[in-house]
Amino acid sequence: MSHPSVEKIKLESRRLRGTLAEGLVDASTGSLSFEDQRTIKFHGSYQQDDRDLRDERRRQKLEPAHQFMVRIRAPGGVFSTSQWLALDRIATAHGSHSLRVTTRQTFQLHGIIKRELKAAMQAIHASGLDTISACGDVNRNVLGASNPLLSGLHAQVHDWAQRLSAHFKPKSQAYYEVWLDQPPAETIEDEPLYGDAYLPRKFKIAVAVPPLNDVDVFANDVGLIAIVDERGHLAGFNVAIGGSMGASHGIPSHYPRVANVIGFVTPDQVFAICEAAVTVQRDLGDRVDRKHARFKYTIDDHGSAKIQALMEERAGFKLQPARPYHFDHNGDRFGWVEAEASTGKAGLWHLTLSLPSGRIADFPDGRPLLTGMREIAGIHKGHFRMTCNQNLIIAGVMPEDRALIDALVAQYRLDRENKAPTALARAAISCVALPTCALAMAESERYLPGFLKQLEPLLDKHGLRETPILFRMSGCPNGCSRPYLAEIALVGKAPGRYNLMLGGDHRGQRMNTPYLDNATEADILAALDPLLARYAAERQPGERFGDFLHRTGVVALPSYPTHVRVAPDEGAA
Ligand code: SRM
Ligand code: SF4
Repeated sequence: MSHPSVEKIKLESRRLRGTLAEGLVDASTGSLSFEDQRTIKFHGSYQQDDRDLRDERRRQKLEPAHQFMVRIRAPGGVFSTSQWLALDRIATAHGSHSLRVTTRQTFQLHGIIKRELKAAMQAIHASGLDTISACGDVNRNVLGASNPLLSGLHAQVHDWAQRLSAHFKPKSQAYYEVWLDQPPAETIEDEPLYGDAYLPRKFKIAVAVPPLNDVDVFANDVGLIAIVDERGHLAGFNVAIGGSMGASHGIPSHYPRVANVIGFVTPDQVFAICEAAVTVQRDLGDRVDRKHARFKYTIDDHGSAKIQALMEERAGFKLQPARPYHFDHNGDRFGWVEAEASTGKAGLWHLTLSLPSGRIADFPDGRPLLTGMREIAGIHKGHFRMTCNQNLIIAGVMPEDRALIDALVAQYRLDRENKAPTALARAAISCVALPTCALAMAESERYLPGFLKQLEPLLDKHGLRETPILFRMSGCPNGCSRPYLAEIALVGKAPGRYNLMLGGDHRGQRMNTPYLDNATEADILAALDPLLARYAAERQPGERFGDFLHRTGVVALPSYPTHVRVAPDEGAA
């Protein structure tokens, strides 16, 4: 049976209502219709099935073990303690007893079956959160630099993620009708920004505050880089367009790309320029081939100059030349940090904990992370912030409360990753992959600890235990852990097989290069051993692994069919 296209489904969905209300109460199946499975994404949920159980259920002639993943909209990644406790309760009552911090600084809950989904969504709403547009062909969760206590500028800029997220929320009331029993709208809403068919594809915006690129700003369709004036106040933002990681094995025309910086806007111009980017993509983006539908392809097909001219025309002003900026790194700083005086919050502390691929669960090996965080949320007087590297900040801690937090962190082994034996392991991230991700070709989250254990002796042998090297793993080429920006990356190809990518930088500005294809763990370790040995012996002071590989000619820039493989530094477009 041939299915309707996603474009047709969107157009006929009556502004994202589809037949969700009916499908949710159909007790004859744990699944939704094909069409509703597309529509529900706009409500922040994916229908999945437990892939570990697929074969067995097929043998037993049962339908797959259908379940739903729910993703929270949390611009800037901020959660109150009561929201934390609510999400914990929802995951425990309706889901898989775990919370998963994502690479876009929010939470996913997994394993919610259809008949529990509405109750879960209602509980999420009751906690003051929602899941609107967390997935689907719309603007997604807007990223904001995680740590507002780092500088006054962080605090000023943080607000922007929330404002942009609110601005780009669809006008459809479908969410409130389907999940919260709001009476049906008498007339169907206008979507002045998105139009009848919404966007051709997902759209992502991030706001970065140099020198820290913890949001990986160049992996976004629109990246905003905060620029300060001489008094340290926000002068505006450099605008970067066309970043996105998605690729396909064996299809050269489907490639990852870093965003290119096209100019500077003042704060009062931000909404207009972002709207212009969104509507240009809405009107020019490919609505036939979804693999070719992201903004990056629109830019590369039409040319960056034409897209910029169109954006300027729609925004009603010309971009100013990009201003100088510099990123130091794109990772998180673990441990306790005191708020900078310029934030006006001096005296408050925050603690960054490294999480295992962002997973917060009571692990059977004696790490009760979910219980531990519940205890902390019960006594903590500040709030929590998620990072785009799948980590967690216990934020706004009074000095006198630090000891209690430390004691709970130690008691529940929440600091195990902070104490990981190598710097590489502490900062490593991996996507979810199996068993829930329908697109996974290989393990990722479940394989990361095992791989790191194998890598540890090599790092040890070459004296690189404490040398930061950016490592990322994905279970398929879609790149949810942004692997193409890592110094070392594994990209899943088949069970137990990965492409080894080398030579990204530690600032999220340079794409890495394919090094080994379809490799086993043994192949990968054998390839890394001599490279790490050379790096240990020949590196220049302070030189990072990815930079070393380029300087010594081990890798060159990748040959993707785009000129944008390195994001500009210092504002040099
Ligand atoms: Fe992703 C699809 C998980 C961040 C690129 N991503 C998926 C799906 C929904 C699989 C699916 O379509 O059936 C995965 C659900 C797995 C599961 O079981 O939970 C999934 N993506 C994730 C998360 C949870 C990874 C993680 O381990 O943290 C991240 C959730 C982010 C969020 O909270 O919104 C996640 N995904 C990303 C990122 C990173 C980012 O945005 O900074 C990327 C690369 C940037 C980009 O958009 O290009 C990313 N995900 C994709 C793609 C490729 C898109 C493309 O244009 O080619 C897909 C596949 C698709 O859309 O067809 C995808
Ligand atoms: Fe799934 Fe692939 Fe994304 Fe990993 S990178 S979560 S395997 S879509």
